[in-house]
Amino acid sequence: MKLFHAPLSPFVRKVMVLLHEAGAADRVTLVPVSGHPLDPGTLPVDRNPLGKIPALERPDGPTLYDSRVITRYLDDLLHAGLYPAAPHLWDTLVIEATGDGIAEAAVLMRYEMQVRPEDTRSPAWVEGQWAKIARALDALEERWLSHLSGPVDMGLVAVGCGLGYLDLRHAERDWRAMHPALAAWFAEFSARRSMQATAPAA
Ligand SMILES: N[C@@H](CCC(=O)N[C@@H](CS)C(=O)NCC(=O)O)C(=O)O
Repeated sequence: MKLFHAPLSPFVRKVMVLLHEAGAADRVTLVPVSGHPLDPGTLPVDRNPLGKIPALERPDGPTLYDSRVITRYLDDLLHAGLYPAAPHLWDTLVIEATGDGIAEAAVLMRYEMQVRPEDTRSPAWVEGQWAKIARALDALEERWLSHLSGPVDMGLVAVGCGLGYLDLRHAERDWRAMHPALAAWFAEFSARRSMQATAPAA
């Protein structure tokens, strides 16, 4: 299998963490690509019309894209056990969506601040994205810590990758200041071998 990959992408990292958790990192060949909405560069637009990564080329069907589709596929293929059975699954999926939402808003902030031409940037729009992240962090701190403290699943992985991306790109926002319990959870989760092996280096 070929994984279209960029080392700093939080969505690619989710896939890589799953592979490490399953002891199957050697099952994929990484294809380095780069680009953004204003210049798709080497992003695999012929495989994913949305021009986003991760995308996974597989032997038995069309290329898969969207990290959540890829992680469901690999979890099934590798019997990784990172999606529990219902009804526990619904909590896992909403936590996964929350972690992904943090990453998505954080990536959009980055594009707005770095990729958009300077005279068209909107600070208010950036703050609107940060407000989504702040509410998501509050929800994790107030509602989901007991789940996060349980067995590893893709909810935990997505939150870990989302928080890792905040540290990488938006460290000055100091998300830990208002979320001490989540920060303590993240410190422990970050020590997992799968997280260490996939940590982004700026
Ligand atoms: N919902 C997608 C989001 C993927 C995504 O936004 N990836 C970014 C890299 S972090 C990307 O490919 N951006 C290029 C673009 O938007 O043109 C997923 O979960 O895979």
